[in-house]
Amino acid sequence: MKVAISGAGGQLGAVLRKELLRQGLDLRSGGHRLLTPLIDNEDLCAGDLQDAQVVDQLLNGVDVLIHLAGTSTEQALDKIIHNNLLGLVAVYEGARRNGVKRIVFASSNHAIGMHSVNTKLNLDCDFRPDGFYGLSKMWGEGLARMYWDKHGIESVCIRIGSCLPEPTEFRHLSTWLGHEDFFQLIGRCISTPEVGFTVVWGVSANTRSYWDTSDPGPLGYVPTQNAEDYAPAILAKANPLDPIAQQYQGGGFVTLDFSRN
Ligand code: 15L
Repeated sequence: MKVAISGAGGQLGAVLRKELLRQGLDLRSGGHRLLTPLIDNEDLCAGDLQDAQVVDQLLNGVDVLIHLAGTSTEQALDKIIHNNLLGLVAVYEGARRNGVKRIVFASSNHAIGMHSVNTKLNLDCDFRPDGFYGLSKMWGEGLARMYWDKHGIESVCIRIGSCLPEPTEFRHLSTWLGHEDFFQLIGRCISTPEVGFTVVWGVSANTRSYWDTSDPGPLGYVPTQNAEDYAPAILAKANPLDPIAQQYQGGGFVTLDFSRN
């Protein structure tokens, strides 16, 4: 089993690359710029994923791609279209060319960020993106669905919450994805024999979670970390979000360019 990570130089990519190497996986790590090897003869590649040759270098001989590359915050629309819409098509087309069986797509809670913090969501909830970034993740989930239906390329779309070593603010009591749970979830995305098209919440077992993880689903994902363990320290501090951001699951992304009365 050969696994590749795109965006291995990013915040999540760096953490995951280190862990998968520690586990001894046969891993190829791709970044925009060439990464410094962490082990002898590490399999590395670099370049812009809009370039088909770069995509082929990343995906040649690969069974599963963990696709973390792309824009991960709210940005100008043209940048999001380039990196998250066109970039994702380039990757899925590369998967077709190279016979990649499965893509694990880093979707985001911002695809559903306009839901109220008072609503507990199931995976079949409406998309309610909180900006162009969230909209690009909704589009990405649609693209993943299409490539399974039309081309038989499997996908797991992980709607990632706040993947951090520790929760640090009030919203994270609901959205935190601890690294141990993140590694467990990625392990299941790689090793589950058949996933077809699957969507999963990328969140820990937080007491105050916005998202229902009671069904382990096809991956058998049962998170074990809980942000509530950090609640005393977090509740002793002021909530950094403005009053509107506090009402929506997407938090601070919601109030960027918000003009509703
Ligand atoms: C995301 O999708 C972002 O990539 C990350 O930077 C965080 O903002 C996270 O969501 C979150 O909602 O906390």
